[in-house]
Amino acid sequence: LVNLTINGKSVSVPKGTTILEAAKNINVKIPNLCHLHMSDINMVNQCASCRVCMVSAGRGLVPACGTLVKENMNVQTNTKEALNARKNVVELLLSDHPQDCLACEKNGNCELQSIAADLGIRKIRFKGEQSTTPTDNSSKSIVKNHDKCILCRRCETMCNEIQTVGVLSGINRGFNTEVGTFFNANLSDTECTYCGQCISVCPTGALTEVNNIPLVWDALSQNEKTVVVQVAPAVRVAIGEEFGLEPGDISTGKMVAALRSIGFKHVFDTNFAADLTILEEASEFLHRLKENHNLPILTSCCPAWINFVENNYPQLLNLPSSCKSPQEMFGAIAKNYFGPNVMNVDPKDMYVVSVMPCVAKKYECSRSELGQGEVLDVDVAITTRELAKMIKESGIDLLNLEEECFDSPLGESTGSADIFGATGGVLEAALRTAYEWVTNKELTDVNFTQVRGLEGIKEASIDVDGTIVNVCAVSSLGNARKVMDDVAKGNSKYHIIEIMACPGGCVAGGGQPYHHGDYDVVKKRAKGLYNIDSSKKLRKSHENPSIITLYDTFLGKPYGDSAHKYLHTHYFD
Ligand code: HC1
Ligand code: SF4
Repeated sequence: LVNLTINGKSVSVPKGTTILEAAKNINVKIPNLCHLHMSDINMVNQCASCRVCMVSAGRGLVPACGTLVKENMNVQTNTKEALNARKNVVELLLSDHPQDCLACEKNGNCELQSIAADLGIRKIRFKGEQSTTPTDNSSKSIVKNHDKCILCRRCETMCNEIQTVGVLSGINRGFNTEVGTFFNANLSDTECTYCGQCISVCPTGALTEVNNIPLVWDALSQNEKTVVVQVAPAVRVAIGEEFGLEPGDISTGKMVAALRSIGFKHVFDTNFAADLTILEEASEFLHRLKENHNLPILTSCCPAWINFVENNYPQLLNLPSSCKSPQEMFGAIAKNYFGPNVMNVDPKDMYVVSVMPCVAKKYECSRSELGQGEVLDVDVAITTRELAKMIKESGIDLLNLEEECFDSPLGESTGSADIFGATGGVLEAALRTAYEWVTNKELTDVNFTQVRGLEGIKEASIDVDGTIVNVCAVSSLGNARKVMDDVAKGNSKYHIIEIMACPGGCVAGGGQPYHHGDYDVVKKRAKGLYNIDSSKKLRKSHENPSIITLYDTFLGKPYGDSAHKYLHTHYFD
């Protein structure tokens, strides 16, 4: 151990600890900006580029995030020199930063803005040259605005080390340095998966989602359209954070009331389609298992993962389930069943809005194969954050709304659907159904706890009436790459693999309220989903009465012809 003092307090920490980490151990907060350590997902961004965390140690100032502790070191975090240095650094960062905080997407959530406020900066003494790199609006999902980038490199670490996609890296030199793409290509011309994890870690407004709010207001104002909305599982345990609730608090009823108040004609649940996905995917799995063909089956609900597998494993595109994601299955059923058969509305006169924790869902719903001819299944996706903005814009007092229920029949769901939003949840839901279908016995304990939790690769072997089924749940694209490399080499023992691009699953999606690097937030959201599951009377997708009726009256049998027409898709290398 190394012994030192920080602000007069003694502390002993292992060799190799930084001053910043040592200070954290004794609850001394040192302001910092570029540094980001999320131990739950093994991400450390330690480039010491911003110099906000300057402290006095020994003979001078050092950056706390990049300086290792030494025996008998005497660290003072709040000397006049340290405070001045921090202010200078933040003023320099602001000197070439657009000063449009009031109109910035990130207003109220920007870490640069809050550090400037904490440091009491009232005047920016320096006037720097502004970047002339144009904003990249090329994709359906992500906006990259170099003007607002402070070169903290968090996005680069996320994209390269955690997601192993490698789209973002430092290019050019000196003042012209930017975090850019290969040959400065537009994001839409790169292998970006649109996972949005770079947005989740960006401290400023340099990376944000494409704002689809105006499209939704526009649709709501058109009388000739029947505008329906669906809400993804992970949204209900996170949206409350934007209104002061704790992460994981369940806001379903108030959120439904808010959506009605905004003007949606029918407020439905993606969960309904998550149950539907399980019936299709479990049927597909049992079909492949029987034929011992195209195994392991890979889940297909995460659009960033689908982009990743299409780009990186084109030789294995026989393995992802052909099931569309629940977002898309919902749109297909809303437009082709609910519209014409229940409401007497033509599919082209329906407008389906999705509220998703994800920015890749914006891209997914634009894929031309996901629809019937010209009519796409889903018209537009907004994020949890965008819904919160719409609620605020409308002046709706979310916390004081009376709780309301989803509309029927596309609003009914079982507990299996809720857990889709946490890593391992789709797998667990599929096992609940597949087990009962194979064995014809009741599954009395539906909790497959082996596949729960934040671990990036979780595995289990399940005895299904004498057949051992090996399953694996993976989150983050870096972990997906590890597992898929084994599959590609023929070394994988798994029969089913669930893959979600975001570390932790959709609860940590790139469109969720910002967690600012605190993964306890993500754990609490997942716990919220498991609480909803355990409080529901029906917890197996095949017991959803509205799904049973949908097959009886419209789809026929799972994995049958109609199901293929509306609920299945194909992939592109
Ligand atoms: Fe997800 Fe899914 S769980 S992908 O994470 O399969 O986005 O929540 O909506 O489609 O249901 C996201 C969440 C979501 C789909 C479902
Ligand atoms: Fe990389 Fe994902 Fe960001 Fe694309 S969205 S640049 S893949 S982190």
